[in-house]
Amino acid sequence: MDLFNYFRSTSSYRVRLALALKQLEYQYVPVNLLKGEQGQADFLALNPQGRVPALRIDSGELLVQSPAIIEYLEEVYPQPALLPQDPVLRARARGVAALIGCDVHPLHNVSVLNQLRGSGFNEEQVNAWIAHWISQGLAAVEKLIGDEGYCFGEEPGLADIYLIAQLYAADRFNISLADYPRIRRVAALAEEHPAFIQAHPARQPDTP
Ligand SMILES: N[C@@H](CCC(=O)N[C@@H](CS)C(=O)NCC(=O)O)C(=O)O
Repeated sequence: MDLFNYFRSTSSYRVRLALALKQLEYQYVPVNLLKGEQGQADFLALNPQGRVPALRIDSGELLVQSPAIIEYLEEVYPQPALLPQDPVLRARARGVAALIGCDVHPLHNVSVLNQLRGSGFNEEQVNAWIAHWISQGLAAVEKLIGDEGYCFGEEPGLADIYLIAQLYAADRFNISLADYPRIRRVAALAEEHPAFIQAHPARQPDTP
């Protein structure tokens, strides 16, 4: 498999985490978002949306959108499972993933921030915008996850993938986690986990 991604892209990081947790091998294909490579013709021919991640599977077909890619991986490589067995816990895990993936991350994506800048926001206003949406999302996640272990159990899964990737963005934008002890607990566990260590943005082929 070939993973088109960028070291510090939140949604790329999610897919790297799913691949690492399932111990799947892949070729890392960097797409430099700061240089605008996502908008170049060769990449647009693969993914017309011009975004990462995209996963080319062994048949040569290209999959886009991190939730769809992670779901594909879960279906084709079911072990270790990323979702709990219990249907209620599964729904809770998917709920946290959707909260982050639909309601937080899209609001600080590169193209959204550039649109704000183009509409007259200065950098201070852009940073306040980012901090507002990330903090609001994390405050809700703090109340939705469990009191021990990872978000929903002893093993990391879908919700942890979304949360840990989002925390990298939170750190980049200097968002304090002081009010979120459960989230800090999950982050501390992930820091020691080989899959999370492997997939971290600090350790990728295109990391400066
Ligand atoms: N919903 C998509 C989001 C993909 C996305 O927004 N990717 C960002 C990087 S995290 C990107 O490629 N941005 C490039 C741009 O906005 O030009 C997913 O989960 O895969």
